[in-house]
Amino acid sequence: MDSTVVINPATGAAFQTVPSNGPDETDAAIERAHRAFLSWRQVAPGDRARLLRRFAAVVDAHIEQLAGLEVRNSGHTVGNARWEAGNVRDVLDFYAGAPERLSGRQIPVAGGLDVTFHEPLGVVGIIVPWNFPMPIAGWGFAPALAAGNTVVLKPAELTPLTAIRLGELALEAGLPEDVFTVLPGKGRVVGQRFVTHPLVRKVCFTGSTPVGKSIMAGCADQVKRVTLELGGKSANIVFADADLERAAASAPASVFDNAGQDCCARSRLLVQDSVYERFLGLLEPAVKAFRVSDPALETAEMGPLISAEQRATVASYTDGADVAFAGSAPSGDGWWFPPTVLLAHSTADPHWREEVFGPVLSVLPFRDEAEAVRLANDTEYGLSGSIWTRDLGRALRVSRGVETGNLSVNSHSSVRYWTPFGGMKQSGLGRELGPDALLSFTDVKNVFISTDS
Ligand code: TXE
Repeated sequence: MDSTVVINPATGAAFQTVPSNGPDETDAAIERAHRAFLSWRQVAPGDRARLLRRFAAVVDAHIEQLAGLEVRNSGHTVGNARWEAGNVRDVLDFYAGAPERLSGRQIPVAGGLDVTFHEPLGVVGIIVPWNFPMPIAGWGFAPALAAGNTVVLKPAELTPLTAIRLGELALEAGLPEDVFTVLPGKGRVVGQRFVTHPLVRKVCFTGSTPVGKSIMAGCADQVKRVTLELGGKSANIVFADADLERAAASAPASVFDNAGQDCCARSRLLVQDSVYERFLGLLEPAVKAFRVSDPALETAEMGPLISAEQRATVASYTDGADVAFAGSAPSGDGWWFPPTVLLAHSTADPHWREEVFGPVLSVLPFRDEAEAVRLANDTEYGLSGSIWTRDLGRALRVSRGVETGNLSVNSHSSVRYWTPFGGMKQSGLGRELGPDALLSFTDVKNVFISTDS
């Protein structure tokens, strides 16, 4: 079997080798998951719930271990990595309540009884990217398992370690063999087989928009269910009446968290022209104070980028651009890049239009509410965003006007596991988390029982 070398992005040093599964291993895993599905779907709801709660408890007992692995494998700060492992626990706990509540409806009909069932789909293939290896895995496998499906999950080639560990912890928690399988390998091999194998009934993909489009096209052949969570270019809109100090203090984390490798990153900052200079004056010290360091340090706010390739891509956007100011980053080994703020001179500037997926913030002034909404919507993406204002009416008008799946007012939060998360336009299809995600792992079956004698 082929293998992949895992690299620590903070040092550039290789530290582990992981097997890379081929097409035969993938087919065998899918077939085992299908056989496991036939029993898993019959497990009593209360027993399925108990197993998921036990899985959550085992994850909870391994938060430090999982976080340590993520710091080394992905360069996430230790604080973020702990939150990410805790998020997997919380998502499992949340969906552990589902098996006993996933009830259908009874619909009045003449001549009998009509009932609906939320039937599990079968084997679900989950394809995970490298930017948030643990949460994105959990947002897929927890609701899929709760609804009675079995899961084969492919982690990203660069960041397989925490997913592999979660697969081991599922077995430790007592989940039956082959109910949840983690299968490291290449996207074009393992991931592609999820798309073409007829026993995989749904594909959940998080990653780049072009690959997402090809997966959706491939799934069409078998009318396979698909959830897509793709790129973003979210706007952070600051109105003149906002609490500017609070907005400026929040802006760096809203784009530089996870070194900007976040589909929800507020990478376009729109500031009302009457407070533009004042706001940049408040932003500059906050950006320069953002602590970029060894991600294992408790004080770290940002670590390195994931790879040399990603660093080169990010640099291609800042080279020759108008840099307003930048923070600092360690020099030497590792894929470091400083938090950087760029002035956009036109909405055609590549750093304004394209997903940079690095610690780069583009800034543009706007005149009034209508222009803010128009500029925010002038993108193929629609995932997240923030609005800063003290005017409740404006907050609601702009929230309804901006075409994006998630918005926060006077906050940069994007994800709560009990509320729906996902994109409009080319940022995705379907919703993760909350009750919406649970139903997306089921099909409705309607049964009519005649009462004729
Ligand atoms: O993504 P890919 P990459 C964006 C971000 C980033 C860019 C490239 O802009 O710079 O995408 O990242 C698997 N069939 N996002 O190259 O290639 C692959 O193995 C099936 C935004 O890492 O889309 C990995 O597991 N699977 C995004 C996953 O898809 C395939 C997060 C993502 O890889 C496949 C990540 C194929 N043909 C990147 N090709 C977000 N929404 O947060 C690849 N894969």
